[in-house]
Amino acid sequence: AAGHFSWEKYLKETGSTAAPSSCFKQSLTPPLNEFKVGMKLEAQDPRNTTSTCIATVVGLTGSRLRLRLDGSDNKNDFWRLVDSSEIQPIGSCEKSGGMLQPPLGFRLNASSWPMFLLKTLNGAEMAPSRIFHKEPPAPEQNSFQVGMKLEAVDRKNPHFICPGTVGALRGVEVLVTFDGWRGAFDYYCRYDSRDIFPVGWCALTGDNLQPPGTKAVLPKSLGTPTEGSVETPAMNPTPTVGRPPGQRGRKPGRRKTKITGSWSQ
Ligand code: MLZ
Repeated sequence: AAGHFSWEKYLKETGSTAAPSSCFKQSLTPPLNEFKVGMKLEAQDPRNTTSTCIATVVGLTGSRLRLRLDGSDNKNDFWRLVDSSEIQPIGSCEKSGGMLQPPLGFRLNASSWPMFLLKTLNGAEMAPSRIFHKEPPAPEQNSFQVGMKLEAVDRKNPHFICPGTVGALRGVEVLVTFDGWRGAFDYYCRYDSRDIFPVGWCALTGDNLQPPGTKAVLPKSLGTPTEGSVETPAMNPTPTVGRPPGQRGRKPGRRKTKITGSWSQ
């Protein structure tokens, strides 16, 4: 169960609204995930986006794949939607006149790449092209508004999708803030990022939507809270603003207070 978090109750309690699905570059019905662990495919190297590499599916979550580049270590896994334009069937690179590249940080000597490639593909289960989906079109413009709720990938813990709020707008960019986490996980992304989803996405894909954190966010007028200050259930829809640079990136501690709200523990 998804922590028993209920968007319906939460939106009511926080007096907030969900960003309309027309704001997102996501398909209205999440794409079916027919991949299997062990299947191989081609993927852009996230650390060197001009490289196309061989990747293996090492996990599945909702409409996303957990991928590991062949010849890389297990510390650099990344997640992609099955309708991502950054993944394709094996053979696509060659067809378009490209060459498969070793991943950044290839664990062997560069000279052993051709042989490594032969061996890694020999007898491999290649993901069939019919299970890849076409990337949905991007909305024409940034239609998000500050305060709108959404579901977003926690980029520091990319296996998590969490409830969030649009904290600010900056041209084509949106500030994604995570409810109940005081800004430590905030990031700016383009409005057409594949890491943000409409409210209800996880319920449709079967992903485990994380419940909001329990760190209170104080209104601007009360100044910036310091670590260990007032903690109340994070029902305040106002996103965290103006935290001092020293506090950036610090992980909040574990939940200390028993709370009642729209989710149970
Ligand atoms: N292990 C981490 C998870 C935080 C996830 C926050 N997502 C917005 C912690 O408890 O700090």
